[in-house]
Amino acid sequence: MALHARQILKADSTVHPHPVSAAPEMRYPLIALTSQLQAIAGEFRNAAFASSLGAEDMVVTDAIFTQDLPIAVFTLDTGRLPDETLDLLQRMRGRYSREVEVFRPDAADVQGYVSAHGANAFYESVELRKSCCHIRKVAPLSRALAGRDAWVTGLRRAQSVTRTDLPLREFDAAHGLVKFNPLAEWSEQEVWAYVRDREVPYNALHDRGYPSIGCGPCTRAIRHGEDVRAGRWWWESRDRKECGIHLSPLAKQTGETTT
Ligand code: ADX
Ligand code: SF4
Repeated sequence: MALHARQILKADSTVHPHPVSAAPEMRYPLIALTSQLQAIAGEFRNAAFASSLGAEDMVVTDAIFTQDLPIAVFTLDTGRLPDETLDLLQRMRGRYSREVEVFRPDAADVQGYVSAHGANAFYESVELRKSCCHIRKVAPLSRALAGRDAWVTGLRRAQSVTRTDLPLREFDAAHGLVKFNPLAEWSEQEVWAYVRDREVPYNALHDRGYPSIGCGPCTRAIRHGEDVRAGRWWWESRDRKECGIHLSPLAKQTGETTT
C-alpha cells in the first residue's frame, strides 16, 4: 500500500492558516489523512495510535474518533504530565464517545529511580534523563504495543532536525511493528487549521507559548523566534532531544535514538 498524501490531495503549507474563503480541504489534507487511516485500519486489525495529547495528536485522534475507525488510541501518563494535559484528557471524555486508554509506568521502577537518584535527576545528565524517559515512557510504550500489529504516531518532519527524513510508513525494528506517521508532511499551519475548523479540544498550554508539550519539568514555553522544540529538554543539545520511543533501526544497532 503506497501512502502519498500530497498525491491524493495537494495542500499548500504556505497558504494562510485561516483564510475565510477557502474550503477546509484546501487548508489541510483532510482527505489524505482520512484515506491513510482507513487504509491502516483495513490492512491491520489491531493498530493503535500513540497520543501525547499535543495538537498534532488531537488531529489524528479526532479523525479516528469521529469516523469511528477501528484504531485504538492510547496515551502514556508518565506521572509528570502538566495539569493542563490531564485536564485535556478529562475534556475529551465529554467530547468523544470513545475513550483514550492510559498506560502508566511501573511503580516499583519509578520508586527505584527516585530513591537512587532523586525525583528530578534528569537535569543532571543525559544518561539520567534517558533512564527516566525509559522508565516513564519507553517501557510503558512497549506494554501499550504488546499484541498490536501496527502503530501510528503524530510525528511531523518539520518538528525537528532529527525528523527531517521521517517516512509515512516504516518498519519499527525496536517493536517489530509497522509504524505509520500520517502527519509526516503536514505543516504546523495545517495542524492548527484542522484544530480551529473542527473545534478540536486542545491543551491550554499551546496558547501560552508551548508548541510542543511533554512532561511538566522537561517542557518550557518558547521565546519568539525559537524553534518549536526549543522548550523540550532545553538544557540538552538539539540533536539529542528525543525520549527514546522513536528508535530507528540504525539507532537500535548503535544504541542511540535518532528520530
Ligand atoms: S517526544 O519523543 O519528543 O516525547 P513528541 O512529544 O514530539 O515526542 O511526540 C511525537 C509523537 O510521539 C506523538 O505524536 C505521539 O505519537 C508519540 N508520543 C509522545 N509522547 C507520548 C505520550 N506521552 N503518550 C503517547 N504517545 C506519545
Ligand atoms: Fe522523565 Fe522528563 Fe523524560 Fe518525563 S520527559 S520521562 S520527566 S526525563
